[in-house]
Amino acid sequence: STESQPAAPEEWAQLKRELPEWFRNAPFGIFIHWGAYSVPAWAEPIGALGTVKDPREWFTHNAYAEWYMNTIRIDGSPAQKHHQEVHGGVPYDELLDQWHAENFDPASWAELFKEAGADYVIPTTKHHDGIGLWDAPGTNGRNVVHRGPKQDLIGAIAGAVKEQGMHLGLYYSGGLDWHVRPFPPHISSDSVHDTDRPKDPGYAQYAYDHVADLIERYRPEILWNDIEWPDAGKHFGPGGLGTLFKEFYAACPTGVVNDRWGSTTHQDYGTSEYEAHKDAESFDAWENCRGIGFSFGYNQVEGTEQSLTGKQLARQLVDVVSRGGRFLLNVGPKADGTIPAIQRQSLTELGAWMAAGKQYLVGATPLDSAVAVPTDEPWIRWIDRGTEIVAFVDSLDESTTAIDLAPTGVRLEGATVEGSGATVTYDGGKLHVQLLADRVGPAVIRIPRT
Ligand code: FUL
Repeated sequence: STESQPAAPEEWAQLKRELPEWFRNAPFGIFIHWGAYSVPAWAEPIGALGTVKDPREWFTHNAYAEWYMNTIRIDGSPAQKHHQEVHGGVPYDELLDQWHAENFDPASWAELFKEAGADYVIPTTKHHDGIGLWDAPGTNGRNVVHRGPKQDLIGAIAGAVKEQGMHLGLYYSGGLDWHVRPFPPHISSDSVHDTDRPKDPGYAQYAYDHVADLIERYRPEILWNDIEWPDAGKHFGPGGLGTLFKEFYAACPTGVVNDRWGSTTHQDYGTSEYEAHKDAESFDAWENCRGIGFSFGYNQVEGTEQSLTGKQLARQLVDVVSRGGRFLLNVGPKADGTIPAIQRQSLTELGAWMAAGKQYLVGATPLDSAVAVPTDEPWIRWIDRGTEIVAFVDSLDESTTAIDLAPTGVRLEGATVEGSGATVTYDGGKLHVQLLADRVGPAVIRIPRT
């Protein structure tokens, strides 16, 4: 199709492909949101995305710290007041110059993520504030190589991730760039997804050049675009999204792209976010993302009350995988490059469960509900591994420790427990599971088919 005309459905259909083997067997990824917004690191922890129903309320009190540049522009918002009082109301870009990343140690990040059981890692290369975390072409030095940290953060992260044998993905905000176009602040979803985002050919070319440069330099295996692709770039010819995808697959044959380029374009898998975009969970392959608390960027206002523990993270991961998805858990580093203690602890706790539990999630598929169904109290999730089925069993109520399981069509008397979280006995056509207090996450009960 011609430039500026969105490509036809048949053109997008040509890009359809099988999911690469590595991605099918990758239940767990780490997202990283790090930027000039990590300097103020401030947001109101009002709740999880999708649970605050009034958009105006969400945007004015945005729980996402990475949205700081937008929230401080909303007159009367508590963030605007905070910015005035604590940061003297400085222009946003001065936060970039105050960001030094002086304790950044990418090898120690990668080690922590690997120990938590991660298969892949996706840092933000340019969030909505438009600041490149690499020497992004056309940014006139408004990036971390020339200002603030004064180093190629994406290069450093990419190297450390690959060194640990994990796969690299890259997040890019194609939809919003608060630097290139002076729109009013967003206070509605329409404004974000439609009316107040840049769509013109100039910006489409700028975004194209960015992503092409990221592919060339870092060879990511996931392109994780956000919000939308600029409309003037939704064509197949030179400079168009179709060409970008073709070049990506040619350069990175084991690569996949997410579903945030525009619903009539192309994707390899769907993405839900906290309790939002749940439609995406009906794609054959999908991924749920969230922060450890209510924000992606580090929010110093949050404490343990808002944060998921390792045990809760293990349940979230198992829940998502039992429904056919994968889990992308976000880490929000501090401006100095250290990972906040609460986040580090939850990741380490999750790693203790993953050491034995992860192998049962790799390549798993949801279990037919005719065999067994999940429940929330006691907390039970099921997966199918072909020759065996696996029950993940926990209880949110400390006083419940004895739980019966009775899936059908399997060899109950052959059941075993992986690790030390529980004991299991077979009696009277049921399995009696006894949960043990020292468990580090859901108990893993393996039940053979024959
Ligand atoms: C959203 C963004 O607006 C958030 O800030 C975050 O990056 C999340 C993963 O995607 O749409």
